[in-house]
Amino acid sequence: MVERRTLAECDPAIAGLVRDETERQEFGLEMIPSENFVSEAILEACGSVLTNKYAEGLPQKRYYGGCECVDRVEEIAQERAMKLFGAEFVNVQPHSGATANQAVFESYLTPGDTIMGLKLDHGGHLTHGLKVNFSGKHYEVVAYGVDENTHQINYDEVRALAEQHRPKLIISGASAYSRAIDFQKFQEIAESVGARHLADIAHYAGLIAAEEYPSPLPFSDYVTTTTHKTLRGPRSGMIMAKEAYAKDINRSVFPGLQGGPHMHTIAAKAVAFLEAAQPSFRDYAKQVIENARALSAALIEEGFSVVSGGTDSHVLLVDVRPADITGKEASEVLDSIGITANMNTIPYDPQPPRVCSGVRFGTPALTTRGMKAGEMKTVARFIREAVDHRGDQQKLTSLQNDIRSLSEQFPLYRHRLV
Ligand code: DSN
Repeated sequence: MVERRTLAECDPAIAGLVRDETERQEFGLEMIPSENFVSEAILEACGSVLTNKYAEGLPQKRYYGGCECVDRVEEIAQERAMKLFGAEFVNVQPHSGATANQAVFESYLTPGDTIMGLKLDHGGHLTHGLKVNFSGKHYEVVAYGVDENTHQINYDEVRALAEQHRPKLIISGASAYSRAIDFQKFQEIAESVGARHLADIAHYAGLIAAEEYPSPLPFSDYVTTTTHKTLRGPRSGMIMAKEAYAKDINRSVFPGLQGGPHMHTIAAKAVAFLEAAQPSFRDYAKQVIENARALSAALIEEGFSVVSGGTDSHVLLVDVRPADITGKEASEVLDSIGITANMNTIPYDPQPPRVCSGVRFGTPALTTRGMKAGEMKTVARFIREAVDHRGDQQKLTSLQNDIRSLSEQFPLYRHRLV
């Protein structure tokens, strides 16, 4: 018989940790730009009995019986994703953004082929060609950077590198790049050298769905994304592509890389696509960007320097050197008072990656709680005060209390704590 006790009755250790994490999320300020808070409906889908089902293959073409319900779930997820982004084709099975990128690589490239991507320490991603990642181990990597003065992508440099090295794949997209990316230009450069273009929109997907950030669809060869950042869905990934590449992508995901798809997560992705198609989500995305701009302006007013001078998205990269502190020290002191962010290299960083001169902040999670520009000003002040009083425990405790009071005004999952 199936175990019917609650999690708390059955496993108090894990239940206690889930409760502690709920409390941490509820009473702190989540400012990691790749994190967000999903709806109760998405949590319900993630925790549903769909986790029990094997469904290797694609809808109506499975290797297991009993797939009639999950077939419809996956079809609905596909239909909603294609409509939301204007895609010709989608595969909603990748378990993560990294897997989605790997599946694209394997569908088209041969080990030893040349790829181009943004350098990790200029805002790129591990899977865009880092030496210790599959993308850097199996492929020749030509990395482009951002301009030393503007800290923005220099498309002339991208074009020159592409002409010189003739890559097979050019990757656009980033993890710590706040400005609008000209995806059309990337596609044009790729086509001009006979390469294909992969736009990795993991960070920007929700803003793109809301038409608040440039879209690489429908003209890009491949578009990959995670679903849990600005898109505010469950932790997962997906691939969109031109219809001509559909068969190769499908085979690359399964049986190439993955076995059974996680049907409970696919159901939750379907719910997220439905939520992102609502007018209220457009308002949300607009507010995310307004808040990021307000935070950026307020941090500059507090004496910090913001890489590239501002932001066009949900993320900003702050150079903390004017406060005489490293990125590592700044993120640690912020963590100690309940502001969660991450240290990050800034372009041309004089510090090594484990120390860094920057901190990366984002507004998707705070905006989900209902915070607006006024709160961003308050948060910028907390950040400055924490950094300035990093040795003063009394002041840090008082800031921690202020942060708890602010978060209490914007309830999240509090009902789950009682
Ligand atoms: N780790 C993600 C981020 O924080 O941006 C990227 O995969």
